[in-house]
Amino acid sequence: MSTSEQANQLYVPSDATVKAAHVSGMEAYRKLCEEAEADYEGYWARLAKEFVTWKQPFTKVLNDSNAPFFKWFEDGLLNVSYNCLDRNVEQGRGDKVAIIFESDDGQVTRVTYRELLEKTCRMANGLRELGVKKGDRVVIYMPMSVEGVVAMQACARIGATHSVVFGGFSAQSLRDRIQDAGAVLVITADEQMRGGKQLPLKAIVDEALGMGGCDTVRNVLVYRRTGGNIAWNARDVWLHEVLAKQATTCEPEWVDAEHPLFLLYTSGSTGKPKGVQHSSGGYLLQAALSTKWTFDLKPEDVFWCTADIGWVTGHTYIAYGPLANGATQIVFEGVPTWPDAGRFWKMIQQHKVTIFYTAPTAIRSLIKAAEANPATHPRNYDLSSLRILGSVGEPINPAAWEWYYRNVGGSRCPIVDTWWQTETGAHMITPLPGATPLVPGSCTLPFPGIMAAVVDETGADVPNGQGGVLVIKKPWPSMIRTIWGDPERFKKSYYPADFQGRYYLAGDGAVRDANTGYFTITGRIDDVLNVSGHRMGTMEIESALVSCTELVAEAAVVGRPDETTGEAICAFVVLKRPRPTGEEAKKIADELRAWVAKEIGPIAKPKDIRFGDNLPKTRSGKIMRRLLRSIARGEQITQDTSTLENPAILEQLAQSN
Ligand code: 6R9
Repeated sequence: MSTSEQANQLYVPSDATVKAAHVSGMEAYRKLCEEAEADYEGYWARLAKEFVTWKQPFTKVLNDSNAPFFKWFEDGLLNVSYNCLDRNVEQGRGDKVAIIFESDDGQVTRVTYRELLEKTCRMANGLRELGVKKGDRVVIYMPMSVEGVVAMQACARIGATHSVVFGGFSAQSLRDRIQDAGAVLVITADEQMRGGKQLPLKAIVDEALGMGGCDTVRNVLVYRRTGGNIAWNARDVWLHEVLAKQATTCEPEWVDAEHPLFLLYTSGSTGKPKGVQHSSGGYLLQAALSTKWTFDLKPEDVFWCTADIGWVTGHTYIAYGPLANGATQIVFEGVPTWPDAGRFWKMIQQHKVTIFYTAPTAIRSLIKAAEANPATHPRNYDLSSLRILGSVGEPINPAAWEWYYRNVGGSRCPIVDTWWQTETGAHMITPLPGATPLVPGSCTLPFPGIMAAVVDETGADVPNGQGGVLVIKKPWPSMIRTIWGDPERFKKSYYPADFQGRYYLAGDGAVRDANTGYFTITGRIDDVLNVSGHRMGTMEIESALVSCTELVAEAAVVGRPDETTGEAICAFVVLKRPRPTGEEAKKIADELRAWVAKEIGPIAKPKDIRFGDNLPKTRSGKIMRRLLRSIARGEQITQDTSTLENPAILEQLAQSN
């Protein structure tokens, strides 16, 4: 979108919204930014005292003596689960509903703060009985459930570091994560329910552990969700049997602020996923703070973040942020399109949801569904309870933004387009609903205290209106601390020598509007794809394809734009047999998709698979991915192909769709 178009499309918050907001008006926003500019550590220290209850107060704020391994509030002692649960009960919110759980088949369960605390204590005691200690890693491979959130909180309570693995990942991916984390325990369920179907979980854990290399795992703790048939091993323990014996109180383990609360694996530009390590104190501060300010959260709100707890959004904006604020939130087991694509709207109506936070890919698929079946259009539902809408995970295109604004928000609710990452722990660039005028497609301005900037390859600021790479100039409390077991990779990936190690490199490109200074994210600058808001490394998918050694000789993976999923995965494959065509090509493509689903998970299945006798390569043998990108998009190749060894291959690949 051009600058002038952007400037013409400002959506200004209503006077009433501004007046009632925690951050009330642009003046208040600027004041906070100025406070942070003037005294960076003082600003964060003030908020850390306001938002976190410390067992022992911190005296140091930021320690940058071993940059980029920054420490925040390092001599402070706290417990994250105490802050999310006990504190609410002590402050008189024991009978307030913490979680409204809706199952796949529409059954609703309400859990109060007191009950959630008791459940967490019982689970924490159970973990201790199984020998789990402070600093141990626990892998959680669970469906969306109260028990999933309780498992995370219970780990936090005893100082164990959790690593949640999304229930859609394959046995191979699960095994790699268990092994890398050195987990002592895996918490799972017999099965999960999605869209009316029973899908295995425990069987996948069995398969993962059966692959070997997970000797650290002593037990598998199994939550009975469906009662489906599962195999039983000596190491397996039923969750309900362990819980039956446990007390409903449990003394929290007080940990220092830097104690690792969780690892969360995410894709980078090389094959191996990285275990992003987060802290306790700094993370909790920004989880709590951003939930309150970005969503302008009030005690009477009903908050709903539709993410899965397997992603960072489900960590910060389900498991921690809303609970740290004593909010009432929805936890949803199912999928947006079942029993029909009106499910989200029906749930908003039924539970009187006031704040709704979802991903552009979900919106785009629901737009399509509403066009195909008008009965699922949001206009058929009473969505008048909604106050604030949010978007996360990928750029939201202006057309989807407008639809969301009009049809879901009734042209009354601000949309907070929140840019952030697994590594940042919390929102970094986002509108604040009672302050920031909105522009469709722009995540607008940095959260107060976040020093975001657009720079060139040398680290110099680029003028507004010109594209560059997105960096964060100062460390912030909820930032990644390291990559588990690989500090060198942490340094190389995020604090590269190009910027003399000074700035955090986000891996996204961005441009700031010439008039407003608003940020627009232009997409990843590395080999990471964003498909339906899920991050995937092209190298990861390539490794999965070539590991099918019977069939595949070589593979290259690129992204191309897709109307619904944002980006789609396109694989170019050279087989060990003659290039297939027609029905045979289709059959092999399906086999390869199934293979990738098995190696990584169904979310990594390539949409397009094209077969060639070879791939376009330079004379030195490097695959020319930029040419493959053009072919995947169906573009004419206008780039320079003079370094190409085998130009004829371009024609063949272009025809092979
Ligand atoms: C929270 C989350 C991070 C990557 C990030 C960027 C993309 C996320 C965005 C956005 C444009 C937004 N991204 N939010 N792009 N506008 N509002 O999604 O974390 O899974 O680690 O992905 O997602 O490319 O670098 P994660």
